[in-house]
Amino acid sequence: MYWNQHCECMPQEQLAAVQLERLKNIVERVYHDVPFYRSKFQEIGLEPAEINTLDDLTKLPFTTKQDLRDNYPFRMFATSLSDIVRVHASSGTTGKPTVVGYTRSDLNNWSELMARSLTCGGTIKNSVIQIAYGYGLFTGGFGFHYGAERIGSTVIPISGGNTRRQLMIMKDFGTTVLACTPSYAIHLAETWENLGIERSELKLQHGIFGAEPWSEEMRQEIEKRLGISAVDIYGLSEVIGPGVACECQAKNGLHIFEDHFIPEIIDPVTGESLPYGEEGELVITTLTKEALPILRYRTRDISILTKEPCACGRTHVRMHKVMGRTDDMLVIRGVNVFPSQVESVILEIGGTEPHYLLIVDRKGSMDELEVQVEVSPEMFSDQVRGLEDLERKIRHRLQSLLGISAKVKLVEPHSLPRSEGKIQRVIDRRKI
Ligand code: DLL
Repeated sequence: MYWNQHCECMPQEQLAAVQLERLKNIVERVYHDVPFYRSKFQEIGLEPAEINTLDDLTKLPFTTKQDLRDNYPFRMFATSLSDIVRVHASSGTTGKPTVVGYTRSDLNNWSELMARSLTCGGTIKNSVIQIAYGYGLFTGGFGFHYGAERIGSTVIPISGGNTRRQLMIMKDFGTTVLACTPSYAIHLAETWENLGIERSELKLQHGIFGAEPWSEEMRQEIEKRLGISAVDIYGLSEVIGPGVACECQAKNGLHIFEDHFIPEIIDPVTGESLPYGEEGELVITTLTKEALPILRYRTRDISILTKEPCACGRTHVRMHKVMGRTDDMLVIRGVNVFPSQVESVILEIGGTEPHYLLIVDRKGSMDELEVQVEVSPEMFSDQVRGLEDLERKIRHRLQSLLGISAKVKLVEPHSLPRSEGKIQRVIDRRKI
């Protein structure tokens, strides 16, 4: 049930003491070993010795993706390259990737965190886990790989793509745990349905999905469609990769492994810290990273933190499922819209497939939102009346939830693009 009960269920005061000691240590280290941080401290006139309590965290400067880009490729590293045993990189949509490094101790901690996450998601020594996240510079494949090996599960390092082969292996090797993006999980299920594979031919029991936002309704759809229990795993390269936080079987928020990270929620506009329970941008400070310690990293992900006790017994703070990113948030006629809100509406109503695309355009000075949704095959062969009703229902529901009118276009099953990794749900033509 737990991978590391001592750390995961540590009483609050003890956890706070561990955090403070580690925080002081990391602050000293970045000040001495990372020129970027030293000059940041000097700019604001801060000495490492001024960090004496966990509340002093807010005195520390933020770090952004741009800071990593400006110090491309290795200048944010706090150790010499000879101590770095692995690098990964996140593929930004523009320009150079963000490069991250790991010492041997970092890899050891990362495997520990992934072993905890995988255990949260139902992986045990006897599991057969199919890792369909990409292996390579992306942190997904290798992150899961080392965590699953730490547990001692049987690892199938298949990486992403080649869907038919994935299914052949899933069936022949008796995969019990599937790890991939939620959008790819749906695509796998849809492909096995089309190939006529019977669910009884598969041994799947659990899924651990992340790397992109997915709604609660999408979880239900995945659980139903794949016949498994599905949990959400969160992480980002700059902080470590997958394994920053993971849902337990209570499926009520993701535990952030607080002995390794300190999370905060801030107002993305003012940068001010917000109390538990308030929605804002997630900011993370790493406590144990050697190669790339990061202070107050602005993730751009929108979430809420809660300290309420969890049924599973873990004491670590929980974050709500990520709603979206501040930079994915669409502002349409002044209204903030996240793709995940549209996803919830579509899946709640039914008669559709979990495949949709938001297209935003500007006609004159007016923003227009078109939501394209695939209808289910049954619905597609239904009468035109049924389709019109469905379209109207979705339109009304979006209007009442978002407060803006959207054009709804029902499209044929299988007509929208599928993805083997992170899926693109938005085309914003206003920016082109
Ligand atoms: O996506 C690490 C990862 C791999 C996480 C596999 C989970 C599973 P990056 O490529 O650096 O790292 O992208 C990080 O992806 O800031 C979020 O915007 C998004 N993201 C990651 N996990 C989730 C999630 C990996 N569970 C960025 N829900 C993050 C929503 C997520 N968004």
